Amino acid sequence: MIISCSEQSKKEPKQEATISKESTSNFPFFIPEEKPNIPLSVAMERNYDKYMSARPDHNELYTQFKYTELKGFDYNNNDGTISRRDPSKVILENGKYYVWYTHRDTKTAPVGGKNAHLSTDEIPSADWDLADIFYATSKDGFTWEEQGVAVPRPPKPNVGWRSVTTTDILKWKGKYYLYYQGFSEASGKSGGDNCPVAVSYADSPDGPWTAANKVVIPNGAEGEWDQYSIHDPYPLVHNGKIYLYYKSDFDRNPKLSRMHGLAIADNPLGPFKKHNLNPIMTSGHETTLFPFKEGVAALAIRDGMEHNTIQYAKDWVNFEIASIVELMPDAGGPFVPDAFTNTTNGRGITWGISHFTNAAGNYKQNHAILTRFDCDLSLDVDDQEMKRSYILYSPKEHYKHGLNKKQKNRINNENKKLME
Ligand code: AAL
Repeated sequence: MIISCSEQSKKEPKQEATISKESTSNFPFFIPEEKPNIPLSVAMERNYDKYMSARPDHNELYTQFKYTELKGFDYNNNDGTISRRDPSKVILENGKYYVWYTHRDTKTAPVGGKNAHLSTDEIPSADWDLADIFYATSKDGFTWEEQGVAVPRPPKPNVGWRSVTTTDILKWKGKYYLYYQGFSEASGKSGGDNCPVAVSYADSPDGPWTAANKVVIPNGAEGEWDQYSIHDPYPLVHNGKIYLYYKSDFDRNPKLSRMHGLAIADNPLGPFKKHNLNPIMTSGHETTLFPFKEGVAALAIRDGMEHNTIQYAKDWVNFEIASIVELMPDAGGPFVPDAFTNTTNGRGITWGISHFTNAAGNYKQNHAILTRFDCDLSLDVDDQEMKRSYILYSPKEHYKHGLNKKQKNRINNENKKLME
């Protein structure tokens, strides 16, 4: 019977593992914080070399995520006509929290990107089609008051006339900048979720916002990984510059791959120079990052070889896996107090706003809702309740993800063959 290290320590007094020359070279009962000078397996070498601690509960970049339903947002009985999604980072100004997000309020639910040919000026293709950027404020991060539109769709032919979505905030030299995806056609119309990034600016988080009406992060050249989509723009300040991370959908061979890139600028309105090592992260979907110690940490959520990991780049470019986690926030917009302070000692995060897509669980009412996530990825918090190593999913939750008809047929055929 395995006794977890905490139960063990309750029973027996803590004793430091001491390795003396004459003592055995077998691995000790208590995991030494420092790598012991004995022959180690590749896995044990990795346990010491790759992670910030030899134990997940001591790993500052390991956490569980906890979710809380928000108050203050109405979704029209979840009929699919109102959607709120892809929230920005949360900022604290004038004694209240601010968050910006994609807001759709349409006559019908979306017909789906694949049916973009059925979309009209009033019928959306994707859940983020025919959208504007709205914002809300809160005193506690749980109850929010929607303030209304921040960045409306600009008149044709300006970039974003079809939809402005998936925004994020930058505060630079006392002014505010919102970067967002600017669609000039219904998402899916030319086979993809294709758009560049545009920007608007203001002297106050309450606006008024002025659209620069220009592309600030352009699509890549033909044949390049980011030629069609520049998604989820996410600016942070580092080295006195703007480090803007973004995602692109590509490959489609046959499935889409999602990877992340970086573009750097001295001025919020550009020019941005894309990093020559792009893609700099091979996994994840929406972008969620925060300064951590001298580097930057990133949430690599659902897609790619290294999905469901938290990654860390000491140099803000070259990411390594820092932990493996679960139930990660989709499109997480964290509260990052040192996002724009040009810090060299990032303190980490403890909460943010994210979204649940297809919130009604039926694409005929397709829409997304905003939610709150809490975690302990902070150097200033030690919440061991957030450092547990697994979530017990019920049998019902497992059977919800059961075999489909095709899989059952394959198994039946295999059984028949085996039993012949
Ligand atoms: C999101 C983001 C972008 C995509 C779409 C809406 O999850 O990656 O914003 O365009 O999906």
